[in-house]
Amino acid sequence: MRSRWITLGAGAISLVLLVLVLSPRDAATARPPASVASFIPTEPDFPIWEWQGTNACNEMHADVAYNWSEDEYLVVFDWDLGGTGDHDIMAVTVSADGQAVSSPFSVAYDAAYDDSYPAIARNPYGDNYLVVWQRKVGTGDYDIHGKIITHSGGAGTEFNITLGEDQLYPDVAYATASHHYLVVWQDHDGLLTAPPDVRGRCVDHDGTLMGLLFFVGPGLGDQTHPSLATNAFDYRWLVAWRDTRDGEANIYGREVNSASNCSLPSSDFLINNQAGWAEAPAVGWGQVDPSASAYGEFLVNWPEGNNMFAQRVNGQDYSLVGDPITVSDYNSGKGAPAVVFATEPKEWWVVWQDDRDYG
Ligand SMILES: [Ca+2]
Ligand SMILES: [Ca+2]
Ligand SMILES: [Ca+2]
Ligand SMILES: [Ca+2]
Repeated sequence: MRSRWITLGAGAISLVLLVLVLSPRDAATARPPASVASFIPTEPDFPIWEWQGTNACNEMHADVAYNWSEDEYLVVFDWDLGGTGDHDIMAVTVSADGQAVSSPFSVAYDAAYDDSYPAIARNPYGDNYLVVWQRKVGTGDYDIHGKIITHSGGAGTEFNITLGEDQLYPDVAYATASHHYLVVWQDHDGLLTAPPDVRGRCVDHDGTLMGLLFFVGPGLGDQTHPSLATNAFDYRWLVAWRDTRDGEANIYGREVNSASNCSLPSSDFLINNQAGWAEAPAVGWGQVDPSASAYGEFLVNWPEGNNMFAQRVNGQDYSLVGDPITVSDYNSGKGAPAVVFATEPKEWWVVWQDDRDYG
């Protein structure tokens, strides 16, 4: 699950991050009431990590996973140390109150490769994580690489998850029942009928590749920017992506089952095709009303026009629940959404970057 709400360091792209909270009751309506739709600036914000050396260094593209046994976070990001355009993947442990516990440690640090766009998911039983990222090899080919790491900085062997030509923008989530990770990405391989498509591969809890690459979202047009979340009640994922098969950009999704070597029990399905060009989505999952259904719901968020929208998806049968929700219609550019469900107050938290100016 993509969770890029933390601004990393000076020199990174300046973002105004907005958060909106939807309670399940509000989310059940087609549009949240005005009192809920008002945004809450995330002040006071604070730097998690900023390179203090004499070289320029841009830190960017952060993702985060929570470790409840240690009550800490692991934040991964890429940096361009020295401003040469060669990115590396770094990780930093952050305490529950938001302080970096130590200096970042390297996940992929090699001047021969441009490594960027990391995503991270945690395996709570093994108490480790899978970090995946996009690697540019030399001047041409892009691959998706992965590595198992521990919360204290121990790291396994790096591995290539993909085959063929360019693979970009990975995301990853862990299914606790089957102990498998699912990694998804957009794939531009020249052997595909109509690239790019969304493809995926399951990775076992110890980093062993499982089965073959499979198509999550094949088809005409561009299937790009996949995001996914795990239904933690059983062992299934929802993958959602941006899709231009209809002549404009819409949001499609698909169930992936983590049993055995992972399977696709049904076809992909339309999540939203309103007029306009949807941008990259984010997916979350939560048990919004456990007394009604332990399968919970997914929430898919995406920017379109100058708005931020959301759609609820049933966690059991993957049917759409209710109408699209207008999360924000403030007239400003929006992008890079992330969503997470807070189990205690039973609220969705939606964050995104926003062009509006607070002065
Ligand atoms: Ca590098
Ligand atoms: Ca490749
Ligand atoms: Ca395609
Ligand atoms: Ca659309």
